[in-house]
Amino acid sequence: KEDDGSSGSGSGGSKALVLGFSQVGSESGWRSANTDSVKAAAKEAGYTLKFSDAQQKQENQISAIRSYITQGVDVIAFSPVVVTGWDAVLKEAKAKKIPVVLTDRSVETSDESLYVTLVGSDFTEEGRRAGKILEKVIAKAGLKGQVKIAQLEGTTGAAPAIERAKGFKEVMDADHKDDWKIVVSQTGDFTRAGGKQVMAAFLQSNPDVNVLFAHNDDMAIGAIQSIEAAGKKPGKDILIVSIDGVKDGFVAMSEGKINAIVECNPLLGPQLMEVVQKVKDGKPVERWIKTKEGDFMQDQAAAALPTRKY
Ligand code: GYE
Repeated sequence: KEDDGSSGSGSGGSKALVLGFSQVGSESGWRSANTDSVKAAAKEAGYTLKFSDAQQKQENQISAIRSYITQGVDVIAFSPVVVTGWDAVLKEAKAKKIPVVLTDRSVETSDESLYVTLVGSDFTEEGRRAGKILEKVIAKAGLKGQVKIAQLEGTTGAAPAIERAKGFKEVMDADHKDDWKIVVSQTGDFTRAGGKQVMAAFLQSNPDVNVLFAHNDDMAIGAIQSIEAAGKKPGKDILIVSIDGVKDGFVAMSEGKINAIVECNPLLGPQLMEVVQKVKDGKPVERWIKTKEGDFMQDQAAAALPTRKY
């Protein structure tokens, strides 16, 4: 029989842990896979999950977090849309002794005690990996002369957008000062529609672009539509590197339209639930729990496609 939580040991008996989770939105294939993973893992762990979708708006996340505080959930987890502007609401959680776990994306805060840990990827490293794999892509395609790069950035102010751009630039500054140049760079908000629209504008203003670095697969897929509409061949006239590794990205890669993908794993649910339990039980956890990921070139796409889990 379910008990009322009064009979257990130190960790509060067998009363289901209540987790409040504020998701970024549903902007990409990555995000849908992440949401499914979180919901499935919470169910598997037997937690009561209170879930909300912020539609990429910080004010929605802040009010969701406030409502979790009012409801007195055991643990709050959220994937912050942008990095700044969280201190006030996180202080409210702290005052009510509700621990906060960040997932997927990080925040900037002057008070490190405002969250317990981050479960997510190293986005700066993903940017570096994108730069390194672009070297291979260029060599393979035999592209000679000036590399003119268009960059489709993620959501402005979001950790993956800031850090992927930073890691990529590190590789450029270190090894490609003369031969690579980012000729145009703008946000496509991590969406297909955004990628499509911004790429169409890029092709107008900079028709000589020969490389696209997209901060996620969805924007690359949107951009491919505009490249084709302009009568160019994605993957040939314009070499494309993107990040995530969602199924549709792999499909585009197997069709020769994306040249390489840097994987970013969205299946964070099981790891997150484990951490949430530890945090609830007052056990120590690492400050940053990183996810493991790989890189894929076009010639690996067809073989990898059937085994992709998201
Ligand atoms: O790459 C993108 C999503 O925060 C890692 O957000 C995540 C990013 C992911 O919209 O597709």
